[in-house]
Amino acid sequence: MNDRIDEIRTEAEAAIAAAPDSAALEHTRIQYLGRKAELPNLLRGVAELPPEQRGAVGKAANQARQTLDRLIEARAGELAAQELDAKLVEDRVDVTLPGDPPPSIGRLHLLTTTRREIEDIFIGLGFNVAEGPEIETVYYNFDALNHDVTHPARGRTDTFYAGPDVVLRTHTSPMQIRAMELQCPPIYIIVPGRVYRRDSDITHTPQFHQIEGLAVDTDITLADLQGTLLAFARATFGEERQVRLRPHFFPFTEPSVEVDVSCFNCKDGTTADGRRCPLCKGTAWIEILGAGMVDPNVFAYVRQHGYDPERIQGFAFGMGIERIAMLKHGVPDLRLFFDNDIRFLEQFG
Ligand code: 2U9
Repeated sequence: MNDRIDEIRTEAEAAIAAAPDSAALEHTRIQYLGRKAELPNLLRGVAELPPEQRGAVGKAANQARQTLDRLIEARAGELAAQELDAKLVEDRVDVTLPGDPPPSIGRLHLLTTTRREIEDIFIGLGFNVAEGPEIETVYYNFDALNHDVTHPARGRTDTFYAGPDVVLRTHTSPMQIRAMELQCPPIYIIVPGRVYRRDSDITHTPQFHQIEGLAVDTDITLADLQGTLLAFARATFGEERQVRLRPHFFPFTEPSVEVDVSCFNCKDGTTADGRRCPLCKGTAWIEILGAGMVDPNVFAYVRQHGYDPERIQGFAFGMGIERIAMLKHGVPDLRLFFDNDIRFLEQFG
């Protein structure tokens, strides 16, 4: 009987030592110490043995069980430590990795890329970028820009008033006045930004974006304006473009012009398949912006900052960023810029 106990113990010790993981070890424990295993059975049967055998067998079986219990406990500790180490390595979180699934990085709004492209063109021509406040005084938004007190844009039906003397700027032009107050001539700046007008229909939104330009020096002529805008038109709409200046009126420029670019969708107003061009309506020209020579009355407001209308001249221009983006990318409806429909936004940037 004691030989059999030794056999079981030797076999069990080998199995315990060889158990590759906790689950296998538990299996081994049940195999040798479980309810139906041979050794516990033997122990339970000790009472039925002849009295002279009981002591020796009971002792050997008990010792064997205690030994196996200890060995199993020790091996379980070892395996648990190994398994924890392996899990720690396997589960290590690299917090520098991108999230899973990787989040969309999004893209720039078409108005942002268009603004930046226009800025880059004028930076290449020697202009600096200046930005100013969206809430302005009536002085900077209208008075210093030669708007007569009766000018309709000054009315509450056209402009958002935030106070008796405070408006949401209706153009970025107030910043050109501020820039001239801060810097004597020569000055070459463009001013991008958000502007506000009380207007809302298919082709107008109460908030839109402009880029205006201002060049002031001692020998600026309308030819400089035309050459600058030709360079802009070619960089934006293609190197074959021409520009055309038509007489117009703006309060802050004299003379004033509206500027057209030759149509990039047709030849002489007729498309390749012989139809009237829908883009330029058969005129061969597309209006892109307004411009002119800065009115000497405007310089009078900043004369004390070095802008003597007798000594300096300047040109100025203004364009809507939405309009440029629509023409360049064939956007059919102004409101698409502000709907935030991902299906539109995804097509650009
Ligand atoms: C100063 C002097 C002159 C800016 C100018 C325009 C002509 C113009 C429109 C284009 C489309 C406004 O967004 S729009 O509706 N702008 O036609 N803007 S000249 O002239 C200035 C600006 C500042 C000190």
